[in-house]
Amino acid sequence: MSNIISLAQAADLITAAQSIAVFTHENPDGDAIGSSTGLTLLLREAGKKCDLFFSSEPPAIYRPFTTAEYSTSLSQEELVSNYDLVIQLDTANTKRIAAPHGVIIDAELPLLVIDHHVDNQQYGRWNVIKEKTATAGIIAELSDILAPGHKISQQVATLLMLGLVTDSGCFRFDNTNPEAFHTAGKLLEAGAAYKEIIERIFFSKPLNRLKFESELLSNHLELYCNGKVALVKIPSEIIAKYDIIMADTEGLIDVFRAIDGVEITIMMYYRANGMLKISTRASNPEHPVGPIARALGGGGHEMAAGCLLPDGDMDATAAKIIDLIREKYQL
Ligand SMILES: [Mn+2]
Repeated sequence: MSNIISLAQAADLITAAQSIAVFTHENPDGDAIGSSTGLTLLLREAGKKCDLFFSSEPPAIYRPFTTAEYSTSLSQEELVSNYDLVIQLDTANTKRIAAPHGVIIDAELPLLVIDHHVDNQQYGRWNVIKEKTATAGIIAELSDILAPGHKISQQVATLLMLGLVTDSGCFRFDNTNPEAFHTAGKLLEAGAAYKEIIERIFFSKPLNRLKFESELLSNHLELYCNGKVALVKIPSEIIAKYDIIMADTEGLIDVFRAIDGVEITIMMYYRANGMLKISTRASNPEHPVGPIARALGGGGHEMAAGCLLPDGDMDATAAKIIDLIREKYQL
């Protein structure tokens, strides 16, 4: 049973809570790190006891932004007895929840889900689902409700800006809207370190990453449907050759998405644990990738979606995706 509540009701739950635990999704991206770390600091600044948990150390690229103390270990007993509110951020379904090993997060707990994915499965005891550019944008709005008129701190502003900037691809993706700019403006006024975010996440890449991209473009890019579909199957050897940590490759798929004429981009690779990771992007709203990802058992947004297959074969899955696209969109 889903239980949708308003952000104001969520604010009441937070206000009433004595001790709060915050979680986000696996393979955390800028919005996961920004919204979870931002909310944690925001609540600590307001005098709340609030603890932040990741399942493992966050990706190196985001380490400069993990400015709130966090932990990667926790037991179910500790979670149940130490916290009267559990907040899960930016996570559309239970499969994507990243909690320390052995911890199960579900509606048995006083679980508040806050997310901007329209396909969120509303698995919390309470669910706030708002279609915004980033979950960080919802946290910015929450901050206004929790403390009307209170100016957000510089540190929190930077974290929420990180979420907004990364989930919108520097305000280039389809989810960029007036509200995103409005929120960004308010965060800038609060002193968000915008330049540092842009410099670290978008303008700076290690040389090995650039060589990796170059090799993928030269040898592993396949084009289908008259150049409208770009498919990149990344061999594990290439990942190893360039010493790439895939969790640190924010925006890699956009390299291929930028190719003139490409409307759908698909990138695939095997995670270290053998799972097949598939990321998809659409640049034409008439040919969204959300339905494609869902057909494979994944999800996400309409223009940016993905899935993780426990024992997927890369070649066979790629062929299936191309067939799906041809069938669905007559490309
Ligand atoms: Mn997000």
